[in-house]
Amino acid sequence: MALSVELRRFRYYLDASAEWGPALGTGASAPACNCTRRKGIALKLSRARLRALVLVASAAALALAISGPVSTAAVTPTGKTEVISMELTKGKLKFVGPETVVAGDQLEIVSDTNPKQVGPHTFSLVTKGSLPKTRKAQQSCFTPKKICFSIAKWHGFNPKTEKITKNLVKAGPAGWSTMGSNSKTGDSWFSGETKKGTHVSQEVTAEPGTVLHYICAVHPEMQGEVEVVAPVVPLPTPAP
Ligand SMILES: [Cu+2]
Repeated sequence: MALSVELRRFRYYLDASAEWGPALGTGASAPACNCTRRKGIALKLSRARLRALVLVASAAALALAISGPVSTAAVTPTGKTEVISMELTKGKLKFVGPETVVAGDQLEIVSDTNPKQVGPHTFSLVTKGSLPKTRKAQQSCFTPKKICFSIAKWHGFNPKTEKITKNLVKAGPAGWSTMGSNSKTGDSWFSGETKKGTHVSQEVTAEPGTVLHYICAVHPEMQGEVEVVAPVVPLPTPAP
């Protein structure tokens, strides 16, 4: 609104630039009519003014964008806990989880299979490009310089003892936030080798708009993704 009014004024100044020069003090002692020059100055001033207006307008929009979500995000996570479970269904191991999770909510990972039957799992955040897509790539995933092997190293895997020393790997900011790759550690959880039903829960701290990709380093065909979405903020009631 304000900007369009200013734009109208700006156009007015352009039209009226011949008279506008002296008012700004550029022409009081200038020759009687250096009209071309005066228009040029007025035009430059107007352009500068427009730029300033645009800057002010975008700064205002930015301030709104910053103050809006930030002030409300702290109070509006739904307080829900979303669950991603590791399941064995019709002979297939898979992750079962939601398509979206609200930033600031809890994301719980539950191992619903018996590790003595199918082995342990990991829930490991990795970049999309790190996911082994083909069957061949999945079969060679647990070899040096491949993502499943890298994930094992995040967990302190010792190839000699074949033991894991760290069950929960925290990378980047606290909470589920960081996708890893062969060259960067990501957030990851190892479900353990003794019993069914182990679980872990952390806050989702990745930015809204992020798609978190995950994989199980033990069964690389187990893959999934969840999109982090911003909390829904009720619109302020318009002033009467
Ligand atoms: Cu698995």
